[in-house]
Amino acid sequence: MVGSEVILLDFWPSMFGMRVRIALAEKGIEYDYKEQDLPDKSTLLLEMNPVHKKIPVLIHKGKPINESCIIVQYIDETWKDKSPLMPSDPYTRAQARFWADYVDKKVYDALKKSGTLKGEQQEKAKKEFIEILKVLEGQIGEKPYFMGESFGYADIALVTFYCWFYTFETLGNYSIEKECPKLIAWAKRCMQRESVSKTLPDSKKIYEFFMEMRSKLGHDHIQKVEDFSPFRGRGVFLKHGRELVSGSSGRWKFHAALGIKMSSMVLRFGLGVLFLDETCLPNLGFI
Ligand SMILES: N[C@@H](CCC(=O)N[C@@H](CS)C(=O)NCC(=O)O)C(=O)O
Repeated sequence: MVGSEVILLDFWPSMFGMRVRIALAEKGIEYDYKEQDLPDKSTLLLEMNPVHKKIPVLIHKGKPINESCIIVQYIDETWKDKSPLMPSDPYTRAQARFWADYVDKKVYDALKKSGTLKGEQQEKAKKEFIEILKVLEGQIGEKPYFMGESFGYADIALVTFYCWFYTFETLGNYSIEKECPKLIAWAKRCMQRESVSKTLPDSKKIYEFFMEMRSKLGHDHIQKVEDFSPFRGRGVFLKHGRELVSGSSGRWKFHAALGIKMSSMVLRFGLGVLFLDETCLPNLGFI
């Protein structure tokens, strides 16, 4: 590959991409930032991450590294001389990996549900999210950072969600700071680092982005499918942006409709029952 030695394929509001940007900033690495259009993926992105087709991708000397936490570890191992991000002791390193993995498995879904579900489901989701945050808050305890005195890998894994809190707190009408003041104090401490404050976009900008994306995806229909029971209506329709792409009443016809570029949708068919993954909800409705 011709050009810069370090290239980052990214998308500005991505909490996963931000992890990589923070790690690169901590190390003082110059790189070529290439913003990606996710609904219309570039050939470069598809070539560099053929398995998941997702950002972030770090391209170092022409070779791609995928998955944000793996990229952060790669950065730390490759540029060793400045700002170590992983603890040097193997046990503490394992602990840092454990907490980053916990964040990866728990935080994204729970945060999103706390703002996007409705009624009782939302109350339950908010409670579940706060419980997850309390576990993380307990791990930080009285220490300045996750693993002690130094900012590092586990902090990077979590702190990028901080700029998304406002969006889901606003939608879910709740306050994370009220429930987890020490966690927010930790996030504010992280924000005092230039690597973090210069990377995280303004929370209000994230909110505007999310609301715009939601309206483009026809999220208003989420109300209609909330009490979804399979095949109750005359059929289902699939929306792409503001367009009605396909109407259908038979499951196989509907399955065919999914052939249209809808990479994040998951649809499973069982014995005559249609199971909808929640990621489908913004794009589905009844006719
Ligand atoms: N586990 C991945 C998650 C990356 C991810 O979900 N990226 C999203 C943007 S935030 C993406 O590229 N989505 C495109 C798609 O799903 O088609 C990581 O940590 O890097």
